[in-house]
Amino acid sequence: MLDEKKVVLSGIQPSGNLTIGNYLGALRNFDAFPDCKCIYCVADLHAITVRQVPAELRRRTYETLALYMACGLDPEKNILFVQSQVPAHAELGWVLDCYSMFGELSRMTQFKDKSQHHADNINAGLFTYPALMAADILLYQTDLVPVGIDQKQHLELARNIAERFNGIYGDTFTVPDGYIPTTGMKIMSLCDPTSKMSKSDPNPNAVVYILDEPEVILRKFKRAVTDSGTEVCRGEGKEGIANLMNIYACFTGKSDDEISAEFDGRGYGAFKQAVGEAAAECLRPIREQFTRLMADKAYLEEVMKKGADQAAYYARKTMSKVRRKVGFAL
Ligand code: ATP
Ligand code: LTN
Repeated sequence: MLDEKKVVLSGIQPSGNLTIGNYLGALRNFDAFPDCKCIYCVADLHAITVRQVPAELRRRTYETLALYMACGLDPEKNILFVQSQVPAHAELGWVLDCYSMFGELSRMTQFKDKSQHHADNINAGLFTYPALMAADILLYQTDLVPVGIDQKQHLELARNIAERFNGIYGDTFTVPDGYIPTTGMKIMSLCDPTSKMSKSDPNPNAVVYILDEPEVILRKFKRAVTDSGTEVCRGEGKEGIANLMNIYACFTGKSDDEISAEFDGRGYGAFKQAVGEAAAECLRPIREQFTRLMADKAYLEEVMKKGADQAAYYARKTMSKVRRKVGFAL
């Protein structure tokens, strides 16, 4: 462990505009560990497993960093950095590729999903993606990884890789645990409430972006797919309403019973309006702070540079242990 404190690490790919799924499932919880050493990366190495437009990738890397800060992550208290600016990630990623089995990587559902969506570009990086994610985590002797439920399988794999490596070479890596929120762990698409809300969804109406304007947020929730009923409660065939209840619960802290009572006899229209208003109200200060931060690129670059230096310092400690254990010339 670094400096006695527990280590928290997570990352988000700059592969699109961040959604309320990213926010409620991950980003919002990044700020929940006041007594830990918190390390958050913008996972640009992961993003190139899908073809990116270079200028857009670079712009979104800055934007993702600015959003981390706009969501309350103070760069004086957290290590915020860009993954590709700390070469140890790629270095340990390669080493861990050699301790990840073809069979276990083949079972990853994200690989199967993405292979279907990008059938013309099923590259080796898409396949070994989870070994690089394991490297991100294990490089810092991480104890806790705040993520949405879709990353649970990758996290299990990171644990298995750590245990396998430790089993061969003796204690090298801390075996990490996930930190998965109960209510926001899987926000669903507003157009198809049986599939995950995803920043790379081509249909913008299915997704609420953290930076959407209030009118846009209200409109998207108004159009969200529900069912032919009128009661705001969970149940068979009510996935759309259940999703809106989750989102409302996350933004207001209300329980299911409170929500059902609040909208008793008022119908879906009033409920959707309230969900939109609650979301717009919580996201407003984030958008405003984001705009201020994006106006000062030099400051963002300073934060990136300092974060990369801090991260590299800790990464080096783990890498020198790994190099010794594996048998690389010292
Ligand atoms: P992509 O569509 O490019 O695969 P994504 O929107 O799934 O991206 P990631 O960068 O893969 O986002 O995920 C960043 C974090 O956000 C992860 O911790 C992930 O679990 C979480 N997350 C992503 N989508 C959701 C969602 N719909 N609900 C809850 N958490 C989510
Ligand atoms: N694979 C993650 C993003 C990610 C990540 C990480 C999450 C990259 N490196 C390290 C936690 C820890 C995803 O959400 N798709």
